[in-house]
Amino acid sequence: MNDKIRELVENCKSRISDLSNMAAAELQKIKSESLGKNSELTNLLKSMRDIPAEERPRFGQMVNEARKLIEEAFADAERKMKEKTLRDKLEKERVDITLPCDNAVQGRGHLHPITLVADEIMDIFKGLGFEVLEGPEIETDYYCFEALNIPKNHPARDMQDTFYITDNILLRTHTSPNQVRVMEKKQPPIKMLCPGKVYRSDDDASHSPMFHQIEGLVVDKHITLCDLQGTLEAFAQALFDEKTKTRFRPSFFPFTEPSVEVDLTCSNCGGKGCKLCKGTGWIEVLGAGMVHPKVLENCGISSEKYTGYAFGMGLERIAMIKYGIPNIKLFFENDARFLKQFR
Ligand code: 2U9
Repeated sequence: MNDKIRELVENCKSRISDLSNMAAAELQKIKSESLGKNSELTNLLKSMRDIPAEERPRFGQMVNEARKLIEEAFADAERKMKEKTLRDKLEKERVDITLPCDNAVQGRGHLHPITLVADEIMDIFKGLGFEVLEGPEIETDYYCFEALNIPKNHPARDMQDTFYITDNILLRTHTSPNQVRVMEKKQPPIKMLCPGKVYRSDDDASHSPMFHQIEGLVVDKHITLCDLQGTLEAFAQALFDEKTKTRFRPSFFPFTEPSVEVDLTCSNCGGKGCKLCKGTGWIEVLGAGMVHPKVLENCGISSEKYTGYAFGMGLERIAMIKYGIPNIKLFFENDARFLKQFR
């Protein structure tokens, strides 16, 4: 390589030897000045025609070697610049994850009151040997109504109560369709709890179009109404206090026979009578009954061999009683002043 070409290479290298204060755009500008159309290197190539023919191959080889060295120097500089940019960015955006967060400003998260009540109820029933099984919220007419002995034209299927998606598909109005699905797959003994969201076209201070239920189902040989009463009394005493009494009143549900409404002694006044229980000393908390033989048969379970009980409760209602909450809307408005009271 002759001196001129060597000097050209050295000059390029020295222009990009210190990258500490150089921007990426400046590096690109130097690159185009060193290798581009108007660079000294390109001019050298153009000057080949003035060189004697026998020296041209050697000269061309030297210029190409010089171009290779300069290209390598720029590739190296570009790599170093990329690394430096990343290092600078990481340094500038560094976050100290060991700093304590300001709880007074941010507030620590906690469970929603409905989740707290659901967990408490499930823990009580798990202690009594129930397993928790969940099911779909979008259901068919058959699982939500037909299988549960609620024929077409029954008032419970009224358009006002149910959100229909098509004639046949709907948002479940209770969690019972899941119990039907379980019974179809499994023969007794069954001892299950089904928690979840349910939907009804209903909206006032104590009703919401979406609310939460927990239903229970026990099917086995020799299950009686006494088993239901004992289980619900144990549940009520665990959820409120051991002095809580239960009272069964006759009622009607298409899927249970006999059917009962279950009152508990008022958790506020202990049964003496107060504003919460409207002076009666009792509060209605659950619905229940013995599973209708037709429902067992619909699910492939012999009603000759087996009997069962079932119960259902609305979680918002239980939480409203337990915590003295006056309006169901408070559960769904996400007002932090309400929610933080359950921390
Ligand atoms: C099957 C058979 C029977 C579940 C039952 C009730 C009574 C009941 C209400 C309480 C308040 C619904 O949320 S609420 O409005 N539920 O009164 N539920 S018996 O009976 C079943 C379930 C599944 C296969």
